Amino acid sequence: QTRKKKIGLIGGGQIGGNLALLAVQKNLGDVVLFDIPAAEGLVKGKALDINQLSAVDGYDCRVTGSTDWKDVAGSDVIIITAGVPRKPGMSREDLLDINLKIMRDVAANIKQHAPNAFVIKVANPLDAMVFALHKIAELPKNMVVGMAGVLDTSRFKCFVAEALGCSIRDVEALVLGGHGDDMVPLVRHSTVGGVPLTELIAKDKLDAIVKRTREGGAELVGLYKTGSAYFAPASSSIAMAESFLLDRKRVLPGAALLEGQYGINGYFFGVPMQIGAGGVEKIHTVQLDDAEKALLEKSFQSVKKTVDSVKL
Ligand code: A3D
Repeated sequence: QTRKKKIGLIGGGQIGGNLALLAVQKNLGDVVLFDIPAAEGLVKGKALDINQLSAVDGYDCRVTGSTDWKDVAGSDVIIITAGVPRKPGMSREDLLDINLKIMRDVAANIKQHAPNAFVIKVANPLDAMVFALHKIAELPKNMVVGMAGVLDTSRFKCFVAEALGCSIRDVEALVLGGHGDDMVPLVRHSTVGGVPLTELIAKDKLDAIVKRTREGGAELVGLYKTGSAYFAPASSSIAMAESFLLDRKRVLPGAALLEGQYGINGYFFGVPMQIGAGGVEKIHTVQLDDAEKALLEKSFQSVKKTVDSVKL
């Protein structure tokens, strides 16, 4: 008999609460929803609320709200949302100093309490934070990823499905690069039911979809005003966690440590990767034309600038 899996959620805010709910609804394992002592009531309340919903819907996994890292120990998967979200007018890079401080604390505790977990980083600025997390927590490169590509890709797919009035299930697309305004939606490689997207949507409309995808995070910050997106980021992170826990070997885009792929060495950057029981099991390289290479290089230079400003 296999033991139930354990999922440690570091940060019990907007994304954290939704992660807990999704993990239970998908029966992925027991959840520890962790936050700082000031937020003890928040995580204990969310845990109690979700456990009461389990009674109605018959889910077997339990949520525990905690402010003690000992409760996180032994987690199979950890998803980190601890950090501050953007407010209107802020860039993700504006969060660097404050979120880096929080991340140092979290990384040191992961190193101490859950060094064997598959760790998914969500707090922004994503590519720099996952880079620093990998270094500070000393995690193996296959066991640490940043979640961004699944979200950016699903935003792109959502806008394509809306434009065509078709089922989103048949939209296949990929967004490469950093989680910033110069991310690279790969229009040429995207299809709808196997038909190239470029044959279905006119160029000016496609350009508008690419722009809206790149600015997808800011659009939601503008609407919410007090924070950033949380439903779709939670679902996207759970897709990565589920692929690891169930060894599904899904190929999902996300920030992985590159060692020469795409001409990049020693940085985390958004690429398609296979996630299974071994964590990041493969990184796939997409053949790009010169224009796409130039866009990816621009995105990489933005990521590199932020990463290089991080003092470890
Ligand atoms: P929010 O609802 O504020 O929750 C963050 C939680 O982190 C709060 O409950 C804090 O108390 C908690 N926290 C702060 N410090 C610590 C600590 N040291 N240990 C444990 N918990 C702590 O924010 P949110 O859930 O909306 O967003 C969380 C992060 O995700 C932000 O940095 C966002 O920018 C980021 N985000 C990333 C994406 C990506 O696609 C990468 C999308 C959306 C949001």
